[in-house]
This record gives sequence, structure tokens and C-alpha cells, in this order.
Amino acid sequence: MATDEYKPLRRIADAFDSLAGTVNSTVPIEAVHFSDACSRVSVLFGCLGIAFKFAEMDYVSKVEDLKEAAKSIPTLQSMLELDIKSNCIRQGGSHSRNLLRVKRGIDMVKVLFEEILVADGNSLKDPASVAYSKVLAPHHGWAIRKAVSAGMYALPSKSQLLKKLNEDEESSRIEMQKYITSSGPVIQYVEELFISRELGIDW
Ligand code: 1PZ
Repeated sequence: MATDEYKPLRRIADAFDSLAGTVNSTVPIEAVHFSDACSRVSVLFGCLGIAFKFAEMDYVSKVEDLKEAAKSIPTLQSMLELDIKSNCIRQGGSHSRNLLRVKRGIDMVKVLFEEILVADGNSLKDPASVAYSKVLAPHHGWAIRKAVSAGMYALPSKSQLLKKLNEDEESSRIEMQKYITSSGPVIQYVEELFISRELGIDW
């Protein structure tokens, strides 16, 4: 098997697997490590068609902000500490706010994969709708929720998605499960950064 084979799903799962390893150690998560893993997720948008172009632009720009910040700020915790000092945690475009948004993005993908694994049939509409309503909808206003629910009708089928990801049913299950298992502790880690500083995560 060629090692340079196009396997974006495996690349995502492996990146989070490696991050999860850090979480279980005493070393803080490096911002560059985290933002690199999150940027691997962007490839999924390309499989969804133009209906979710706006979501892609929003997610990618926030990951890029974290990547840029990571050049001078070594860890996620120091990113938060700096924003606390500057009193700009909740300000639009702050690193902390973008971190919370990106965390929601990777949580959205986790719940989406969980729903795909338990769903019957070839449609992504129900798994995607359930994941969206659980993870992102509570934080979005009416206009965005409407646009997303319209976009749900334009999703590819599951088999089309797997084909674009160069996976089959069985290999995709393995990688999705790996992502679910490893993203869980990473998501918790980020949430704990906010909660332990009494910053809240519901804004
Ligand atoms: C089959 C898969 C279907 C997946 C459908 C995914 C739908 C996600 C739609 C998200 C729309 C986001 C539009 C922009 C929202 C922004 O207002 C907010 C707040 O930003 P701020 O005010 O701080 O600048 N941004 C967000 O909530 C971040 C959203 C990240 C979305 C990532 C989704 C990842 C899904 C990947 C699916 C493959």
C-alpha cells in the first residue's frame, strides 16, 4: 500500500489520536499541534458541496487565526491567559472566541460520525441534522439555522461522501470510530480550559 495514498479521513483521525495522547499526559496541548489537527478537518467541507461554503469560510478563517497565533503563543492555555489579561475573551475575532468556535466544529464532526455509524441507509440528512441540532444550532440565530436546514437537502449521499474520501464502508467505520474516540478527550480538554477559569462555554 502506498503511504502517499489520498486518505483524508485517516489523516484527520490520526491527528486527533496523536493530540489525545498529549491530553493524557501532563504536558499542555501545543497550539500548533491543535490547530494543525483542526485544519485537517477542513477537507470534509469540500465533500459537502457549495451549500456549506459559508460554514467552510467561517471555520477555516478561525482555524487560520489559531494557526497564526500559534506562531507566537505556544499553548492553548497561554492563548486564554493572554486574552484574559487583555480583557477580550468574548470579543469578536479573539483567539479564545475562535478556539471555542473551532472546538464546536470538531464536536460537530464527532457527533456527525456517531450518528452516521448508527444510521441505516445511504442518506446523510438525518445524521447531519441531528448533529447540527445537538452541537451548533443552540448557538446560532434564526437566519443561520434556516440556511443550514436548507443546505441539508443538498448534501451528498453517504456513498458519495465515502467515495470522495477514498474510503469504503468498513474502512470509514474504523477511521470514524478512531476520530470519535480521540476527539472526545481533546474537546473535553478545551472545554476544561474555559470552565476552570470560569469563562463559560455557552456563549
Ligand atoms: C454531512 C455533514 C453536514 C454538516 C453540516 C454542517 C453545518 C455547519 C453549519 C455551520 C454554519 C456556521 C455559520 C457561521 C456561524 C458563525 O456565526 C459562528 C460564530 O462566529 P463568530 O461570531 O464568533 O465570528 N461560527 C460558528 O458557530 C463556528 C461554526 C463552525 C462550523 C464547523 C462545522 C464543521 C462541520 C464539518 C462537517 C463535515
